[in-house]
Amino acid sequence: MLLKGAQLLRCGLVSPHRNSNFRLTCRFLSIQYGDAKILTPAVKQYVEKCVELCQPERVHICDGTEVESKLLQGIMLKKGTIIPLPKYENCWLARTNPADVARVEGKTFISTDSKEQTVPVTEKATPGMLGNWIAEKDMQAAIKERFPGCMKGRTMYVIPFSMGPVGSPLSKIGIEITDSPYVVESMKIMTRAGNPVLNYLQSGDGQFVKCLHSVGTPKSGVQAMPSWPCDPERTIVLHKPAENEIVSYGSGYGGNSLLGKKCLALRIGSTIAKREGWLAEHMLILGITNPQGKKIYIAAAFPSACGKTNLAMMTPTLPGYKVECVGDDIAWMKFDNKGVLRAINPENGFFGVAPGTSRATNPIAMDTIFRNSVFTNVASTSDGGVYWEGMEKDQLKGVTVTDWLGKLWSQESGKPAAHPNSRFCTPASQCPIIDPAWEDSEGVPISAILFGGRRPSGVPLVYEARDWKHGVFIGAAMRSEATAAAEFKGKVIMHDPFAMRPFFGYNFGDYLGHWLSMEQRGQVPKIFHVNWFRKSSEGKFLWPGFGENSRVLDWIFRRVEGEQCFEDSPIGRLPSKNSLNLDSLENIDLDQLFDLPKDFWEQEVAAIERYFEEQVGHHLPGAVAEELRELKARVADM
Ligand code: GTP
Ligand code: SPV
Ligand code: MN
Repeated sequence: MLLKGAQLLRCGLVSPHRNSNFRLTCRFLSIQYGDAKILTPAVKQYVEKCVELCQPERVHICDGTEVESKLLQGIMLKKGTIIPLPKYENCWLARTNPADVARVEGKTFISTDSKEQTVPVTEKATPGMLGNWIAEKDMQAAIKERFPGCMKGRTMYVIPFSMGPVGSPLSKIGIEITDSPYVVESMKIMTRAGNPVLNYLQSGDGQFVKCLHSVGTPKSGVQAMPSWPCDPERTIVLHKPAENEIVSYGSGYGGNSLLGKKCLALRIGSTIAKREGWLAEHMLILGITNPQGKKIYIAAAFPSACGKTNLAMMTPTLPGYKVECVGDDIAWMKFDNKGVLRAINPENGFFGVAPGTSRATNPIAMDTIFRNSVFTNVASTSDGGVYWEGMEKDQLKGVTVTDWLGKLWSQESGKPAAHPNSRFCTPASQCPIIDPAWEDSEGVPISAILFGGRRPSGVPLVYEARDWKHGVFIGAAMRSEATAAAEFKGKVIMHDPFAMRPFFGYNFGDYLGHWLSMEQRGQVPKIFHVNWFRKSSEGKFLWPGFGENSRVLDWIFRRVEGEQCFEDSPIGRLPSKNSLNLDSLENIDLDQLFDLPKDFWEQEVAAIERYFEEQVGHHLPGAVAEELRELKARVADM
């Protein structure tokens, strides 16, 4: 409900014990929108603290309604933050500052009492690649250097949100404070946000994760691009697990600013999961039904921009198979009291990579994203539509294209029209194959876990772990080609254990120990490794991917059912001869797809060995070290 004129609540958040300093900064503060009365005392206190620090002009408490969305869209239109896309229904395009286009791993920190709680501390003085620790005093100094008065002249939005269905025992509540209406509208898609959450907080235990976000104000006070304020030079993303607290400054983009996603659901989430005995993972969840009508659920961890959304929404080419989507990025998994591992998708929308999405590769996404969606850094067409690399070229007939930077674009320019990390943000409920159980509060039972990445050479299409310990080792040893989802340049192969390198909330050695301990908690799923990205010597993908990946899921399904369709290899179990269904698929070079070159695997083992030694050191669990020794011995015998 919009409060106007006399209804404006001057200083509506002042409580009796405020100091005079607060009164001063708060004198002109009004609740411009929303109902302060339904905030719990703890939320009120948190909001007050943030008001005192950031000194916004006014406060808007988000109710999550359509009326509110219209209001914020109007504000963003006026500022040029978004433009409408009249070709579609209720769709918008945002162009960011070109300096603010992806997650900032190097500027992401976790604060714990000791460094070892956050990252492995090893004798090798190589830079740590498993997260960044920050001391409490340095975190406070970073906040003090950036936040005081950072929202001057702006509206502070208070977003109550739930990760997972509101009220589910597996869900967690967050309160995000932000000065970005783009963040509000995106959070309303990506999470369950608004009054139902506040009402639930009143009735439940009242616990919430504190999430403070500001797009920031550069020291000079001058915004290079007023339609997308940010402060790239001082961007920082901070987490304090002991306080369930997140503080993010300087970026409005994705995982840096939609704090429910990577910050809460993965970094803070993994620390809560460790404490409470469950798993918070960078995984899609899909349901797959075989031609006999039997259905299982699979979770899969691939690094950013390595195919989770595509697999989660795939259209199987194998006749008789059906895939349904539970989630495309994050899984929270917990054993139930019968020892079954159950997963929920804590999100409510998809923040998916746009380039490469087309009717040919992901028709389900194409049927999902052209209503009620926000696009970021894609190109626009003169008929009010969008365009990106990989989209069908017929989109371009008779229109001019404006690239993600706002410049007129031509195919001949040799430059991409859309930024490689451009994204769609769209409600999950619009997905035509959303799983009927996607909002079940007890979660769906997981029968298999897949790890995978972009491996242009040496790594076969699919292999299976011999047992749980071996599977945990495979997750720990994961490597993948860098993508545009983070700040890394070039196609270097990086270690990305469990696809979690940028998202661990605590020491990776302890994380491995936690994974190993799952075997004692219930029936653990089978673990597999997949690679859709192996290339021929001419640099062409050896595997068609996308819907054809159903052939690999079919083999995995049969392995889950206990079919003996495998043969052992030094690295794990491979499909036995003719067990991968390749019916009516031509020109597949199985020999190249499954080749295990001895020299490649010797180098791979050496790289893993070096990585464990330098990055994990004495934190590496003995069971994982043992798996590496065994792999090394098997590879030596190849
Ligand atoms: P995040 O949202 O960053 O976590 O990424 P994601 O893991 O969900 O990746 P996504 O499914 O969006 O895929 C990223 C890119 O990989 C897109 O350009 C896809 O077209 C491409 N891709 C996905 N699956 C396949 C595949 O099976 N084969 C090939 N060749 N490319 C694929
Ligand atoms: C990823 O990078 O894994 C994403 C996009 O899913 S972001 O939300 O920006 O982290
Ligand atoms: Mn992701």
